Amino acid sequence: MSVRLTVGQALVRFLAAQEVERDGRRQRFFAGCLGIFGHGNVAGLGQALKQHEDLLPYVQGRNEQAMVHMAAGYARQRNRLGAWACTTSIGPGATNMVTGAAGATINRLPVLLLPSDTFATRRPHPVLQQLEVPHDATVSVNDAFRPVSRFFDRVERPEQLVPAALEAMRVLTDPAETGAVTIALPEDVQAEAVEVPDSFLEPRIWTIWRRPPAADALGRALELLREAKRPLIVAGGGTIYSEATATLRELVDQTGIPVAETQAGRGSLRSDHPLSLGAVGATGTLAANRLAREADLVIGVGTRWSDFTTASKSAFQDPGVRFVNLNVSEFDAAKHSGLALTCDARLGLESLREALADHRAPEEWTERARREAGEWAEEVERLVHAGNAPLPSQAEVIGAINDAAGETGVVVCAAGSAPGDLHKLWHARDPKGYHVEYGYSCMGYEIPGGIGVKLAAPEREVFVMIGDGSYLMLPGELVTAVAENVKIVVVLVENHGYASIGALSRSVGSAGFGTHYRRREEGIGAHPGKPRASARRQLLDAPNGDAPVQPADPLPVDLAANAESLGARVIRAGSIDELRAALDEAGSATGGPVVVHVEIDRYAGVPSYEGWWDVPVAEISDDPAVQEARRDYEQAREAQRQYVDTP
Ligand SMILES: Cc1ncc(C[n+]2csc(CCOP(=O)(O)OP(=O)(O)O)c2C)c(N)n1
Ligand SMILES: [Mg+2]
Repeated sequence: MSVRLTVGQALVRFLAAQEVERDGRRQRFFAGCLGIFGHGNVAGLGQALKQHEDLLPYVQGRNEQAMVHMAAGYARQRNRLGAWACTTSIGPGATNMVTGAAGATINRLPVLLLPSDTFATRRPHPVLQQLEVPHDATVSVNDAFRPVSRFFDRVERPEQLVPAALEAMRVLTDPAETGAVTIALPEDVQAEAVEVPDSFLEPRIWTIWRRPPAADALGRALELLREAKRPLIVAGGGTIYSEATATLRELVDQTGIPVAETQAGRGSLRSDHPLSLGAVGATGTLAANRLAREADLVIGVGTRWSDFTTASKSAFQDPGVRFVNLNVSEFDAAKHSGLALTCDARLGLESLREALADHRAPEEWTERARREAGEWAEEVERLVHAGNAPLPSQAEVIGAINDAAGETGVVVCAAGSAPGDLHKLWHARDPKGYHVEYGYSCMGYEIPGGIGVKLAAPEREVFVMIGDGSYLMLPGELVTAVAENVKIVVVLVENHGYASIGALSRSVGSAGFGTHYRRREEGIGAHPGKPRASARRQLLDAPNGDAPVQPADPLPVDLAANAESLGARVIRAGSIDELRAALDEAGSATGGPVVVHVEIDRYAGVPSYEGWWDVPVAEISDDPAVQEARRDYEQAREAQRQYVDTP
């Protein structure tokens, strides 16, 4: 039997009927559809969404990039077992999603993107917002989605909807392949009729089977583990997505192997576990980085080994260090010439735990880890209660949010100096309480990402930590939070500009060039066409060699007032005590978003704890500061390893 519907109607009904199942637990896959309408989708998909709002809830976004961040935040909080579709018009509405798509794919999070496309018939071409490529009539702006999508299709005939939709679901629900999936929908095709089989519209269950490790690979991994003198686990996001954290803790308790965590893996082991070393790598803790340096066997669990995790391949210094990688994705499992245990993280860890019932890591190593972890916990206490004056430090703000979040609150962040500080300082109590998007580290993710988290976990309090720079990128979704009654607490951290990049710039000898929000008397608009004599002075954060100072003339910009004007409730906190009180007040508030505005000391940063990040310094410059930075850089680079040797 079949039924005649428009392509838009068939797609909406198909999406509403998709379910996922893991470990016998079944749930609906699509929570709904986010969208912004234009001529490309208002009549096709728009009509279908209106007709079927009871089947697939529709949420209006304010910026298409932000819609994808919302969807990604949701998917991450749901351990990739839930998703949103995003519909846009053609042209700018569609390409606005490209950045969000890249973020979702890099973070391996399922999002379904439905950008509209120009007419398949090409009858009225060129239409408003159409890119014309004289030598290739098949190109549209949507081809920009290809490199950032894990699956791409363009439904140019109505019949293509069925295979496109099924392929999309296969990729979205496969933990090894998932990411952004794009189905470009020409505006005419969306509204055209198609005959689809009834079964296409019926509930369909996508079972996520847990893949066990291959027996011989497991055997080799066990040999390596038994021989290891200084084993270290590095837990990545896959540990959390596969719900392997309880198994991880059992393995650690049984074997005494310490655990360090990547950004996405933060919270895999509670911070107060005696063998939790916390963050590793460029933004790592002293405890994790010291043990990483000496480890002879590193067991990566669900990590893609980004440069922040490996301190740009300088973190693991033992000459004979080898890697065992537990990962659902072959691609990640093979990294660092590691022994690939291509498997589900939980099954892999369970297999190791069962086989290692009689095995413990050398006690000396375990004891060393306990001691370092204890000392690090003291350092965290010192930083989060520093009493910086007159303005508080970011570390103190993190401490206050951490206390307000309690056992179940979630902190959401993405870019700036906060992710590194959070990675080091956050006291993780729950695997779903730490949500820092550091795969793409996309400024602007924070507010929409936080909305997605709240939609996925309405029972949790969501604290979005956002810098002034990131805030300015995508504040508009506050309006969505107001419109949809989504209660998030946004902690807006004002430090007058791009403090993180300012510090990075100073470290490469460039004095914070172009990173400060400060009024420029010689601004580009003051004397059009004339070169600026004092431009150099105006653009610097702090002249090389000078101690940086708080800005004497910050811009007359009031971001708290901006948030208020978007409909958010705003609390201005002038000190850490006021911030703590504000977070209490915000916590008990109901309804839409609450923004807590706090100014911090731009220069009271958290130092690096033997971490390093490869950021190339100019090889040629007259500036002694740059020359010195280049010398330091060349020296630091000597610690870089290639990890070519196989286990
Ligand atoms: C979309 C985007 N553009 C540029 C960057 C590079 N970048 C990383 S952090 C940063 C500054 C962030 O400023 P703010 O949010 O105020 O945080 P702060 O550095 O002051 O802590 C920039 C420009 C980025 N990560 N994302
Ligand atoms: Mg800032």
